[in-house]
Amino acid sequence: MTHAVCPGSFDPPTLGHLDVIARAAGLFDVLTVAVLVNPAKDGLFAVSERLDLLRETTAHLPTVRVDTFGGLLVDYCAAHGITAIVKGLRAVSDFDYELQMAQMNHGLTGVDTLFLPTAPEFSFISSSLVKQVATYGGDVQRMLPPVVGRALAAKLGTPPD
Ligand code: COD
Repeated sequence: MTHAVCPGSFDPPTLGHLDVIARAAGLFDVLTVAVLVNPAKDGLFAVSERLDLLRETTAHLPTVRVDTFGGLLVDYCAAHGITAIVKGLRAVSDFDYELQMAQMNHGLTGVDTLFLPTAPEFSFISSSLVKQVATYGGDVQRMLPPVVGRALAAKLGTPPD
């Protein structure tokens, strides 16, 4: 059984994340979407809220599981029999850091990283920019699954559209 992980902060999940998750799910028997629990950094969304949003937005993908992890990603992979990490690449600027992480993770335990190029229509989307734009009243609804858009609007006290 092939088992891969899509790790991230997912604060909140965007259409870019969901596109990579859906495509990765087609490549492996099981795909775990793993949300980093970082005690040093509060997100806008609580980890439990991110898990709920990910479960809801991946409910149509039967081989996708949603979980949390803390500490090193490679330790989570080893503990769960995960042999591949899948990351989306938005631009060359992502590649520098992602390559470094991929090589570090491979050097630590031998786990490999696969990169999926983002769909062009999602290449400018990041959770942090979405939050920043929404905070100042910009319309980000077309960058998010509807349930996430509603949750973000509720969190910020802004109208959903
Ligand atoms: N299109 C396509 N892919 C996208 C898009 C988009 N619009 N937006 C994001 N992605 C992909 C990227 O591949 C990204 O890596 C992933 O989704 C998650 O994105 P974020 O922003 O939610 O999450 P990050 O980048 O904050 O996650 C970083 C990790 C949690 C993966 C990383 O810090 C980690 O592995 N931490 C654990 C500690 C560890 O092992 N450290 C050593 C690393 S060598």
